Order: sequence, then structure tokens, then C-alpha cells
Amino acid sequence: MSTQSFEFRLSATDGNARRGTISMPRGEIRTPAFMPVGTGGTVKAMYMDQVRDLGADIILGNTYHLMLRPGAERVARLGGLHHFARWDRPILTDSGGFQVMSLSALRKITEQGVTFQSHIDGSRHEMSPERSIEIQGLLGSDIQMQLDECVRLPASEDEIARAMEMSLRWAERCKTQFGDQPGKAMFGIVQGGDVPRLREQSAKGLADLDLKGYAVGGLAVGEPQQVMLDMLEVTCPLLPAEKPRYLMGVGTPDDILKSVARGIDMFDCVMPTRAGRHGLAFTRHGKINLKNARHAEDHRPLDEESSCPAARDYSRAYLHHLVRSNEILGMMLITWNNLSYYQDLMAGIRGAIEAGDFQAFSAATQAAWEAGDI
Ligand code: PRF
Repeated sequence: MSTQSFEFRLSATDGNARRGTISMPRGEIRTPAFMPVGTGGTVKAMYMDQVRDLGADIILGNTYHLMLRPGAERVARLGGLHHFARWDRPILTDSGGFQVMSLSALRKITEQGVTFQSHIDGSRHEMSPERSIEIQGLLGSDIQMQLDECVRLPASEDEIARAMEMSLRWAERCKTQFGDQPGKAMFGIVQGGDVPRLREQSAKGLADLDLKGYAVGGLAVGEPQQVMLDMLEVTCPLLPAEKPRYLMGVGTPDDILKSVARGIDMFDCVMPTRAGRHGLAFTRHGKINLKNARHAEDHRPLDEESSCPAARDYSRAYLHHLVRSNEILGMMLITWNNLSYYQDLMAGIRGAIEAGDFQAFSAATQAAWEAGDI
């Protein structure tokens, strides 16, 4: 059932793990959810129908890429991102700041916003918090992210504090710009690096803004996994329990299990799609690097018990051959397998939380990777 408004309902909890549903006009999002990354209006090497059939309820798009090419106003004239890319369910867009810092040249951040040079043609651009929200509106995004500043770790406490405080002020400006849009949502982003005190300050400051959802940013940016998990333990209890929590840009299947255990509801990551284009397959029995010569005459499929044809119907020898020959089909099949694995993992997690045995599910899933029976 879809609704005219944005609603989040928790249906089960197991420890700190949560099973919920976001309802919005374009559809429901079952949480914990994994959002395939569709940076430039495509989940690379996948048809949208396949993405949906694997069980994805929502995909992610990027303000940064789409504003540069084909341009936000052009996407709007073409009917919005949903129509343009043929995906009619919810889309979440990242705000652009993170991609500016990782991809563009000559970037500068001031209180007003970011200025940068395109990584595509060197053209100069400016993006304020207000313009980021305006662009996300032109794209037709259902869940929009505030503009923030993410500091790579390690960094000094002063730098982390300055970026976190500015991100908090930008959250307010984004909230004002976003205004009241009942069927859509604007999420704030917690920053604060690896400093618990700053994470607390950020989470409390954003909670006071009463936003529709909260992301945890600034993690998986160079720190050990344990630091990320510690920061989640500090942050999640300070976020309103009745709002969804999204861990940005994370992660491996192991990161996802451990973050769900600490109260995270939503994830996105290029891992399954990017790894798929580089010959790395995720399976119930661990990762398989199909470039490796040991697969050259292996008749077995990736996983004969998978519901995904890519995992079931093609031999490892054939996939190895495709990868070695740099064939497009190799990227397509392994990406398909990987997103299938991720969506099945999320379905397993949701079922386990409902059944109240998330811990056992998590332990069994990890034990199967480690048995390495591949
Ligand atoms: N902020 C934004 N997008 C992001 C991040 C962030 O901190 C991260 C960090 N893991 C990934 N994507 N806006």
C-alpha cells in the first residue's frame, strides 16, 4: 500500500536491529534495505526490470553526476529521473558534496557552499545547500539528502568539528529550502568523524530539527571497521527511534550485518556493482575472484541454489573466460549475481529480525563465508 505522505513504521525489533517499512507515494521500502547505486541514471550493467525483480524497493542517484550530465534542468524537461531512467519506485539522491570532494578538481568549500570544476569537461560550478535541494527537486527525487561536508579520516579534531558544525547549519538551510512536501523526505546527515563527543553533538542537533530521516555520514572513509561500529553505537541511540536511519556508502555484507545489529535501516554501496565489473562475485560461501586461473576449467556455477540465473546457469569457467576477455556479458552476469546476493541477504536479515533470531542468522551467515566452501 502506498500513501500520499511519507511514513515509517517499525514492525519488529530484535536487540537493536529493526524491521520496518517506509511508505511513500511511489511505493514501500522494506527495511533493512539495500539501495543499488544508480549514479548517472543507470544501475551499471543492469536493466531496471532486473533490479526490481531482485527485490530492490529503491535505488540511489547522484546529484553531482546528473547536474553535470545531462543537467538537472534537462532531466526535469525530460519528465524527471523516474520517467527518464524508467524506474517508477522511490529514488534517493545524494546531495553532491561527497562526490565533489572525491571526484572534482579545484574544489573549495565555504559557508556559502562548494565551488568545483567538473571531472568531465573542467567547467566551473557552484552548489549551495539551497541549490543542491533545488537540483534534487528538479530530478524528482523522493528522498533528498542535505548538503554536508564529509571529512576523510584520519583528520584533526578541529577540522572534524568545523565540518560537522557547518553541516549542521547546512541542514537547517536545506530544511528551509525543502519546505513542506508531504510525499517526499529530506534527510539530515550526522557527521563528527571518529570523535564520540562530536557525533553526539551532530546527532542531537539534527534530532532537534525534526527531519523525516537521518543518515550517518563520514564513516567508511579510511577508519578501521571497529571505529565505524563504535561511532554507530554512539550515534544510533541519539537518533529518534521512529525515524529511518541510513548509513551512507556502506558496505560489505559483513559491514551490513554488524550495522543492522546496531540499529541501521538503510544502506547503499557501489560494492556489488563495481566488484561485478571487476570480476569479483559475492556468494553465500564467500567472495570468488573470477579472474583467478583456478576457475578456468571449473564446471560449477557460482551457486546452484541461488534464485538468480546468473548464479545458477553459467559455469565459473565461462564467467572466467568472459572476465579474462573483458566481455560486457561478464560484467552483466556478475553484477546481476552480486545484486541478487545483496538483496537476498537483506531479505534474510528482515526475516530473521521478524523471527527474533537475527543474531543466529548473522552468525550462520558469517560462518558460511568463513567455511569458504568454494
Ligand atoms: N555524505 C554524503 N554522501 C556520502 C557520505 C557522506 O558522508 C559517505 C561516507 N561514507 C558516502 N556517501 N553526502
